[in-house]
Amino acid sequence: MSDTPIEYKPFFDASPLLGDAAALRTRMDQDGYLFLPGLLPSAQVASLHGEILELCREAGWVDAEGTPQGEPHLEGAEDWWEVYDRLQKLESFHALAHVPELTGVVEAIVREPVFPHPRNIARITFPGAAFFTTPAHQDFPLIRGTADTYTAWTPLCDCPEERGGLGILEGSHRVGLLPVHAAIGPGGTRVDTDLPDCVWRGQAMGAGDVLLFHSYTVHSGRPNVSRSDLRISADYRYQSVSQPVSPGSLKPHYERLTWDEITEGWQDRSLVRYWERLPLVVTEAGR
Ligand SMILES: O=C(O)CCC(=O)C(=O)O
Repeated sequence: MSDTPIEYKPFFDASPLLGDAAALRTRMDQDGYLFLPGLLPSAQVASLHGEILELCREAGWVDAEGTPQGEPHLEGAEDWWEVYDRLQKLESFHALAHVPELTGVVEAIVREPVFPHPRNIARITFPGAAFFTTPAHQDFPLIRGTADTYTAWTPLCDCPEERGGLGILEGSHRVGLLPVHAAIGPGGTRVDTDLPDCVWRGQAMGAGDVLLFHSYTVHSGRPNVSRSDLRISADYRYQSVSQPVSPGSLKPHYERLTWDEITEGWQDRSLVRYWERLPLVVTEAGR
């Protein structure tokens, strides 16, 4: 692993291509990602962000202004679940994965009805914990099923440069599957990123901006080096209904709760176990 700081070039803004399915596909094929600023409904994003901050407040992680208190809390540590289990139960967190603004873009890419995976992931990234930043990785080994799976990464708060965000290694989806090494940080794996003809991209992002990328595209968290700002983000994943899905993608993130526990009391019943009503091909195998 090189210790040279990464120089990030800005993303290509693909929003002028919205509505032109062929152009979106061409750009995804070429770069391995699409950057779509402002794609998600801003009121929905702000409300979800507020709900998650409130959970953090109730656990004493942040004060009334949302400023972190005490030591950083790290994903997977014993004290993590007090907030994360409650977060997983938020209907609004899962509902955001289904907004047509986002599923419509994926449908343009896969040219078929879209299946949003139910295993939705949130990250709460504290300042002062740069060592625990999500390492560079490809999502496919963590997802399986079909390689034609796409992750939408979205910050739920504004992310100026110092709050970090996501870096994308443009063109890396063409290199194929890379050897995986154990690493510290969410996901717990990393790949070597010294790849020919690939360019790191990353920049400040706004709440509800979307980075949509292929399951082979190498990406990594960027350290939150702000003085006192949490970064809260979501990872939602999509594929076409007809392609194979791994059983793990149908389970809750971390599998600490059952779907019945997670969805208890949800208003929109169409979001509850919706995958059981779809003609999915569920298999451990899958390329
Ligand atoms: O938000 C982050 O730290 C990165 C998340 C990520 O890359 C992932 O979950 O695959």
